[in-house]
Amino acid sequence: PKTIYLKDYQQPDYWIDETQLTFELFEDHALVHSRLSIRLNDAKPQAQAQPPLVLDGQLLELVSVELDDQPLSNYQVDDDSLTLQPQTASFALAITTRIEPQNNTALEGLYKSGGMFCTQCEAEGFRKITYYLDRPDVMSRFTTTVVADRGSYPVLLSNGNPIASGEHDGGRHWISWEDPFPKPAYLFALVAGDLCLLQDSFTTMTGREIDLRIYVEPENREQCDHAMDSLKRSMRWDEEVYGREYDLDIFMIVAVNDFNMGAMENKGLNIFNSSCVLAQQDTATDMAFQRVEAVVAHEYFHNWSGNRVTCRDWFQLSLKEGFTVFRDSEFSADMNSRTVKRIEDVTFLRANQFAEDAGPMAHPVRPDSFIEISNFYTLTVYEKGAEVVRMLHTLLGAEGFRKGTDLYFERHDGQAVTCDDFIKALEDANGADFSQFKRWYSQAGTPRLDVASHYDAARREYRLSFRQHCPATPGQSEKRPQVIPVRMALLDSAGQELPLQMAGEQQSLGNETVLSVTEAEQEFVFANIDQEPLPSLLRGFSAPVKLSYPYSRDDRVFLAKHDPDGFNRWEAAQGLAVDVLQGLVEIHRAGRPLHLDQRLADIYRTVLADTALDAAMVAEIIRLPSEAYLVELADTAHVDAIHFAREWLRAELARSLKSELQQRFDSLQVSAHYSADADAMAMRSLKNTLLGYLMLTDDQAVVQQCVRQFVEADNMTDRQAALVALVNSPFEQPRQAALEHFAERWAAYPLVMDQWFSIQAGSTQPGGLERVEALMQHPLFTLRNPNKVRALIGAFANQNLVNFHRADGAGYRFLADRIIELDRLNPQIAARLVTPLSRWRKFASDRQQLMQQELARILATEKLSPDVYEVVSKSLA
Ligand code: BAL
Ligand code: ZN
Repeated sequence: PKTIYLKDYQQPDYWIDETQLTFELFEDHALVHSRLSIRLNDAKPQAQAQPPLVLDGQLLELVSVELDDQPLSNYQVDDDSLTLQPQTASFALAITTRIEPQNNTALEGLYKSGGMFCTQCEAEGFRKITYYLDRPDVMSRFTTTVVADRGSYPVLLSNGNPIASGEHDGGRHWISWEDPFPKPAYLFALVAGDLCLLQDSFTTMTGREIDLRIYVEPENREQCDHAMDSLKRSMRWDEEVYGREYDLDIFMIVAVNDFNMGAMENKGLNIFNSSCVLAQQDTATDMAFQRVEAVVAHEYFHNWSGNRVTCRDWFQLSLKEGFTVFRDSEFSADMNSRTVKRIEDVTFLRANQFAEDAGPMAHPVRPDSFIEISNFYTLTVYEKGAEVVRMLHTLLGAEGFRKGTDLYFERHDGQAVTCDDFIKALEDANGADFSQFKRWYSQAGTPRLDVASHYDAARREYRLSFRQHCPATPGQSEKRPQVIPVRMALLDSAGQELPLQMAGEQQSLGNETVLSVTEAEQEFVFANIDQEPLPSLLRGFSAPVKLSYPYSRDDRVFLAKHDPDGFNRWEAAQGLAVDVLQGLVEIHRAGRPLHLDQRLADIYRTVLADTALDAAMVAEIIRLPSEAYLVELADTAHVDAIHFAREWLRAELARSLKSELQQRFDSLQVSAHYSADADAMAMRSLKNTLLGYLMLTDDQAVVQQCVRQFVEADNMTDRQAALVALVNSPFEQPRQAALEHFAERWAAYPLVMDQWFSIQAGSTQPGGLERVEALMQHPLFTLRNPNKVRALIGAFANQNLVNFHRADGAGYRFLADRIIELDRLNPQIAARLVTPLSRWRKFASDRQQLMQQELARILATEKLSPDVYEVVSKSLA
C-alpha cells in the first residue's frame, strides 16, 4: 500500500462545476449515471499542453463513457482509476457504472442496511459509487435523481431541496433533488427506504421557516422526540453563540442500523447510526440521551464548520472535526452542567487520547502522512483537535474568539481550506500571533509540564517554575516548546483565592489568570504574597498536557475540599485516588498487605454529606480512576495488580463508608416521576454510583435492593445500572435471572440488546473470554453490524482488561482471529479493533510477546486491507 504525504499536495488539474446523477436502484444491482461539467484548472501551471483526467473509482463495473455526448473508447481503467485525455478546456463527461449495494459489507459508498439503501461517502466512499475527482477541494453543484420501486422504497432522499418527481412503468417512481451549495463528493448522500417521518419546524433568526424531518424505520417512530428537540436547540445555539443560520429550506436526519461511524453531516441530509438518534426513557440510558444530544448538535454544526467551509485535503481533517467537537462540547456544557461535562471530556481524553499519543499510531492533529485516511478519524484529530481549539478560545477570550470565527466563516465561505487558514483568521481578527502555537498542529505526543514553586517570605514573592518536555513519537524525535495556557489561582490557608500581581508590574490580574508558558523553562513571579500559598493549576484542564506539581496527599485533600474551582476540586480528589492506587499496586506486587488511606475516605465522606453540591459532581468525585487510565499512567502496566488494587480499594471504601453510602442512596429513592432533565440525570448518576459501591459490601439486603431496582425501574438508566451491578457481582442466581429477563424483554430492540452484549463483555468476573465466545453464537449477534462488533468484541478488548489480558494470551488470539475475519467484511471496523493490541509496549514482557505474536499473525494474512495493514505494520515498527 502507498503512503500519501501532505507535502505532496497539489491542486487538481480539473474542476467539476456541475454533477448530475441518476441512480436506478434494484435488488441485485444499481446503475449510476453521472453527467459531469468539467473544466481545466487554468490556475495550475501545467507541464504539458493538457493533462490527462484521472478519476478515482474502486470496485466499479464501468458500463459506458461519453465525452461531449459521443461514446468514448479511448480510456484506461485500473483498480483505482479511470484515465482519459480530454482535448478541450471544458467538456461534458457522462459515465455509467454498475454496483452491487446489497453485497457491500464495508458500509462505504452505496449499501443496504436492512431494507434500505443508504450512503457513506466520507472520506473516500464516493469513488465506490462512480468515477469522480473524489477529493474535498473539488466542489460541485449536485442534482440527484433516485429511481426505485415505489412499494419497497416510498421515500427517496438526497441533498438539498426536492425539485421534481414522477412515476415510471412497473411500479417505479423517481424524485430529483437539487443542492444549490457546491460541495465535495464526501458530503453526497442518498437514502431510499420504507421510512416513517417525524416532522417539525424551526424559525431562523431572520424569520425563515425550516422544515425539519427525522426519518426512521416505522417501529422507531416513538423514539425521535429527543433528537428533534436537540436539533432545534442546536440550531438556536449556533445562531446565538456563532451567528450561524441554517441555509437550506429543509434539514433531514435518517437513522440506519448498520453504520461505521456515529453519524455523517451530508449537506441537508445527515445520516445517523440509529444509536445516535433513538432515545426514549424505556430503552436508552441517560448517557445515550446525552450522546444523542451531542451527536445531533455535532452534525448540525458541521453545516458551517465543515460544509460551508470545508477541508482542502484530508490532512486538514481536524479543521472541521476539532473545531466541531469543541463546538458540540460547549453546546453540551451550556445545556447541562459545564463542570461535569468538562470532567467527562477530560477523563475520556486522558484515558484514551493520551494513550494514542503515547503509542505507535501517535500522529499530529494535522498528520503528515497516511496510508488509509479512515485510520485517521482518531481521538487525536477529534478530541485533541478540540482541545487545541479550546486553547485558542482560552487565549483570545470568548469575544476575541468569536471575532475570529466570524472572519473565518466570512472569508472562506464556499471554500476548501487548511488549518493555517483557520489560525490566520483568528490572528487577523485579533492582531494575534499564533506562529508558535501552530506547533500543536504539527507535533505529536502529550507534553509534560513539570512545575515547582518557591516562596520568599522576605520579599513576599512566590515563584512558579515551569519546565515543558514532549516525548519522542514515531517520526518525531525532537520537539520544540509549545504554547501552554495555564489557568491558575493561588489559595491561602483558608482556601481563599489571593489577588494576583506579577512582580515588577502594576496591573492587578484579579484572582485567576492564564499564564502562557512558551519556553522550555520559564518562571513567573507573583508579588505581595503574605503567606506561602497552594497553587491551583491548569483549572478546567486549560491545556492537554500531563501536569506534575509536588502536591502532598494532604495538599490534595485540601484542594479537594476547598478549591473554589469545581473542576480542580474533582482533579485533586482524582489525583489523590491515582496516588493511592499507584501505591497499592506497588504494595500488592511486593506481596505486602494493603491499607486504606483514610484521607481518601474522608474526602468521599465529606462530599457524600454535601447535599448542596451538584449530585453529578458528587458522583464524579467518588468515582475511582479507570483501569485504562491507570494503565496509561504506568510505565509498565501490570494489569492484574491494577485490577486487584482498584477492586480492593472500591470494596474497602464501600465497607468504610457503608452507612454514608446507604444514607445518601436512600435519600435519592424519592419516587419522583422519571424526568430527562439535568437534575434528574444527576440524581440517577449518583444513585447508581452508590449502588455500585453498596453491592461490594456483601450485604444480601443490598442485593435484594438491586434486584428490586432492576425489576421496578421505570427507565433504562436505573435498570441497566442494576444489571451492571449484578453482572459484576459474584451472585450467580440473581445475575442469570436478570440477564435472561432482560434478553426476553428487549429481544426486539437492537440497541438495547447491544447494551446487554456490552455489559456481559465488560464483566470482570472470571471466564470473560468464554462468555464472549458463547455470546458470539447468540442469534442476535452478527459481525456485519458495527454496533454489535463494538458492543461485544470492542467492549471486551477495551474495557475488560483483566480478562482480555489473561496470561495465556487467549484473549489476544481471540481478538486477532476476529480482526482477520472482519477484515474481509469491513476493513474500517477491523482496523479499529487493532488498537488494544497495538499498545503492546505498555505491558510486561510476557504479555508483550504474546501480543506481538498475534499482530505478526495478522500481518501475515493474505489480502489484508490497507486499513488493517497500516495499523498493524505501524504497531510492530
Ligand atoms: N465527518 C464524519 C462524522 C463526524 O465527525 O461528524
Ligand atoms: Zn464531525
